[in-house]
Amino acid sequence: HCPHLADRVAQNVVKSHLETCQYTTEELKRLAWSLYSPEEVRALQSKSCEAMWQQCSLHISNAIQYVVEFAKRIDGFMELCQNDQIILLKAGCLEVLLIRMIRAFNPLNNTVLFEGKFGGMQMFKSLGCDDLIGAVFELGRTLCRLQLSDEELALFTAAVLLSPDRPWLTESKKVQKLQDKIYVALQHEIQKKHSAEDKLSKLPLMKTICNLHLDKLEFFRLLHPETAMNFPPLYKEVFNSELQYSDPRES
Ligand code: 4D8
Repeated sequence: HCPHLADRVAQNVVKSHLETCQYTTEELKRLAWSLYSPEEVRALQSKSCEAMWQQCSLHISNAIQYVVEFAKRIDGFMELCQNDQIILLKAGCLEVLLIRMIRAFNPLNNTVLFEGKFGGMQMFKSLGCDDLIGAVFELGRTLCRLQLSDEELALFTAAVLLSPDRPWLTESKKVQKLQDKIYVALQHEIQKKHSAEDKLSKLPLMKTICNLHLDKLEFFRLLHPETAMNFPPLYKEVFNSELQYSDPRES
């Protein structure tokens, strides 16, 4: 492979990542010092299940918009047919979001950034999804141990997004070619410390989390249909259980 091509691919993907990652590394470093007090955590815990779901779905929805913007800026993505763009985003955005989470995750005290301050998993207790939250925090710890640089994170999330094995893709060969280029660039980027396989072996855990989230959502929808109806349009769009080819990029 030509090293210049790998460099160009890496440059584009890293730039797209940095332009769409919500918080700069400096901002996150500064925020790492602000922790929720026990009283504030208790206040979050005493929220109703419905209110907390509403709040979290809003944040997820907001973060997904940045992932969509990231995808759009990756060379080649917008040249895929619209059907495939939508399929890749619907299938991959939560995985990408969970990988991006590690930038806002502190493995030293097991806390995550939520509305401007860091807090532990007990802050999400009122969601009633302890198993899901436990899995998400475990993923956070596991991925943080890899100490991915922003460059590696950018290429890793691009590779996840451009997965040629998503069901119903019409031009998976084209997606495969894009992903191959990104893998080559990722291999260039990854220095001696870890192998690419090491980093990519965390994908099955991510699939488990995404499915768990869908299960929880389905269950929640049965219990509180009115609240679920009022979830943000983008959230509903992406996680709708019915296969429905509307365009999440428009929301
Ligand atoms: O940059 O947008 O500010 C998590 C949500 C992150 C879920 C968000 C969340 C993020 C998943 C709230 C609830 C990851 C950042 C903040 C909000 C991703 C859990 C924690 C973004 C990175 C950290 C910091 C609950 C932001 C997993 C599952 C959701 C349900 C609706 C049940």
